[in-house]
Amino acid sequence: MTDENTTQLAINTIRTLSIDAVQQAKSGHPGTPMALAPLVYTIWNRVMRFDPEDPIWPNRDRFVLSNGHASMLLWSALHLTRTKAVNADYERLGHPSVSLDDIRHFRQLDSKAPGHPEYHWVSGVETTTGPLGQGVATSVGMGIAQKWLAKRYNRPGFEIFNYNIYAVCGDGCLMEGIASEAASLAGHLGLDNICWIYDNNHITIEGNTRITFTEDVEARFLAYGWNVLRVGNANDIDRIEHALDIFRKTKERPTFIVLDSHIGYGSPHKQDTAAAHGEPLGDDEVRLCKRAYDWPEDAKFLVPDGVYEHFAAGIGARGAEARQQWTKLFETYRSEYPELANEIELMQRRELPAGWDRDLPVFPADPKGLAGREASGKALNVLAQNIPWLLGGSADLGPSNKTTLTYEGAGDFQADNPAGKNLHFGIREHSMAAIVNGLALSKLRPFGASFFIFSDYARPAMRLSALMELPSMFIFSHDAMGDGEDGPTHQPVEHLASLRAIPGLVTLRPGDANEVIEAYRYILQLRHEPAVLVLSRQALPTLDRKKYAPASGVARGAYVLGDASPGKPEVILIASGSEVSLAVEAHEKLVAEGIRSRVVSMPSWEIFERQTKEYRDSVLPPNVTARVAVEQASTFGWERYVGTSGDVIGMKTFGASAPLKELQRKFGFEPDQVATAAKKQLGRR
Ligand SMILES: Cc1ncc(C[n+]2csc(CCOP(=O)(O)OP(=O)(O)O)c2C)c(N)n1
Ligand SMILES: [Mg+2]
Repeated sequence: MTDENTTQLAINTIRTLSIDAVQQAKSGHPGTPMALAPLVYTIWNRVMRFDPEDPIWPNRDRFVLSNGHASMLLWSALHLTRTKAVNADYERLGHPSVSLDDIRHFRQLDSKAPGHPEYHWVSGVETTTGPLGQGVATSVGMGIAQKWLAKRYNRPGFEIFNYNIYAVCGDGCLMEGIASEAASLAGHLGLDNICWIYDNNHITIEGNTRITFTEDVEARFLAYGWNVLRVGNANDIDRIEHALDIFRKTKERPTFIVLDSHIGYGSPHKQDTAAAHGEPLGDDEVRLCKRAYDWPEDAKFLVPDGVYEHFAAGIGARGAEARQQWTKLFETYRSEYPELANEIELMQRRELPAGWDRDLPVFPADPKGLAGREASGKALNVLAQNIPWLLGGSADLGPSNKTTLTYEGAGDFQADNPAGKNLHFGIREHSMAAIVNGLALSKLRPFGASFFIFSDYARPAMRLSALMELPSMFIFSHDAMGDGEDGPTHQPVEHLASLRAIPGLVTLRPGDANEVIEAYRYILQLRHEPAVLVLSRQALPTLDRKKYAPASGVARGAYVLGDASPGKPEVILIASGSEVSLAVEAHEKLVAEGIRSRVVSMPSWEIFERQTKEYRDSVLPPNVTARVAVEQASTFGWERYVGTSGDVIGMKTFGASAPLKELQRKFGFEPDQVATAAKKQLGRR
C-alpha cells in the first residue's frame, strides 16, 4: 500500500470510528469528526511533538479540542496513537488511555471515551471542553505559561521549554464572548506559540450561520493582531500542513487558520446540514458514508491493518525521539543548573519548594485592624518570592484587590517581558479565569483577581477548574457591603452560596488578617482543588489571639474562637469574614449578661465538612440548638448549621447604596441586633 493510501485509510479510520461510536451510543456528534479527521490527522501525525508513551512529558505540544462536542476526534486520535494512561500522581500506567472497547462504549458509564473531553478522566486530554469558548481561552493561559517557563528556565543551549499549542474551534467557540476576550489578550501579548484552527463550516445547531454569525471573522482576528491564514479545503492535508508550518515560523503574533469544511463530509443526505451536528446518522446513512469512503459497509469499529503502525511511524517515532532528546538535554541541564531543574521537577508534581511559607506575617491584636485585601497583598508578596512559579494578576483591579506584586523584580508580564509575574488580564474576567486554568494545567501556581461581585463573570471557568481538579486560585475583594456607596450593583449577595454549591471548589472567607494568612497556608497546599478567597475591602479588627483561639483553626474550616466558660454553651454564634468581629462583640455582650455564649469563626464550609464528625460535633454540639449565623450574604444554605430553629442574619435583598455604617444598621449587622437574636433563641428578650 502506498503512503498516500495509508494516510487516507488512517483519516477514514478516524471518521468511521466516530460514526460507529455515535451510532452505537445512539447519541453524539458525528458530523464534525467526519469533516475534521484530516485536520486532526495532520496535526497529530505530521506536526505535533507529543509522545504517546508519556502524555505528560513537560515539553510536549498541546492539543486543545475547544469544540468539545467533536470528542470522537480526540478519542480516535488517542486510541490510534496508542497513547498511554497516567494517574493523578503523574505515574505512567502502561495501559492505553483510550481502548477500542472504550470507544465501543462511547458516552457510557466509566468509559474513557465520555461525551466531552475531560481532563483528569482521560490521559492525553489537555483541558476539559464542552462549554464552547473555554478551550480556546484556556489555550491562551497555556501560551502565557510557555512563554514564562521558557524565559525563566531556558539557557543558552538548553531549550527546555519550546512547545506550541494547537486549538481547534468552531463557530460556537468564536461566537462566545470569552473567545473574543482571550483572542484580544493573546494578540496584545503577541503569543506566537498559539495556533487556533477555525472550523468554518457555516453550521451550528439551529442551521446555517447566515441567521446568526455573518461578521468578517478574518478581519476580526487581523484587528486583534493575529496572523490570519486560510485553507479552503479541509481535505487538503498538504495545505493544512503548510499552514501549520507558517504558524511555526511566524514570530510575535498568534496564528488563526480559517479552515473551510463540510460538516458530515461524505454523508450523501446530511453533509452541510445541521442534522449532521448532533445526532446519529442512522444505519442506512452510515452505510452510504462508508461506501463514499470506500470502506467495508458492514464493518464496525474497524481499524484496518497498518493504521496503528502508520501512527507509530509518524507521531510515535517523532514524539519518542523528541522526548528522548529532551530527557537527555534535561539530564545535562540538571547537572549545570540543579536548582532550576529541581524547580521544574517540583512544579511537575505540584509540590512546593522548601521554605515556601517562611516570612509569612503574623499580625498583632489591633482593634482598628487591617482589611482582608491588605493582609492578602502582604501574603501574596511573600509567597510569590518563596514560590518562583506563583504568579497572577487582576482584571484591572490590582490596586483595589491588592494583588499586585510590588517587590523588586516581580515585573509585569508583557510581550517584551515574559518573565514578569504580574499578569494584566484587562477587564476580561471570564477569560481571566480560563487563562488561570491554562496556567494551572501548565503546572504553574496561578491566581486571578477581581471584585467578588464579578465572580459571576468568571464562574463558568471557575466551575471547570473544579471539574478539572486544578489548583487555580481566585482572589476576590469587596466581599459584601463594604463598598457601601457603590450600591447593589457592587454588593455580592448570592455569590458565596453559588460558589459553595460548586463541587470540589474550596471557598474561604477569612475573618481577620491572621485568618487571611492561614487561608493562604491552607490553599497553597492544595494540589488538585481550586480555591476562592473572599476578602473584605474595609479594615477588620485583628483579634487578640491570646484571648481567642489561634487562627490556625482556619485549616479546619470552622473553629471555636471563644466560650463564656468551659463546658457546654447555651447559644452559639457562627460567622465568617467581616461578621466574625461583629459576632465576637455580640458574644462579649452576652457573656457580660451572664449568658454562656460560644462564638465560632467559620471561614469555609467545605473544609469544615471534611473534618471528622467528632470534630464537627465538638464545634457545633448537636444538642445546642440555640444558634445564630451572621453573614453579609444570602442566607441560603445556612439552615445546615443553624438547624430548623436557628436564626440567620443575612441578606434577602440586593442591599442599597449608602455608607457602610448605615447599611449595617439597616440590615441588622450590629452587635446589639445579633445579641438580641441570640437571646431570642434562648427565649429571653
Ligand atoms: C457555552 C455553550 N453553549 C451552548 C452549547 C450547546 N452547543 C453544543 S454544540 C453547539 C453548536 C456549535 O456550533 P459549532 O461550534 O459551529 O459546531 P459544529 O456544529 O460546526 O461542529 C451548541 C450550541 C455549548 N456546548 N456550550
Ligand atoms: Mg459550525
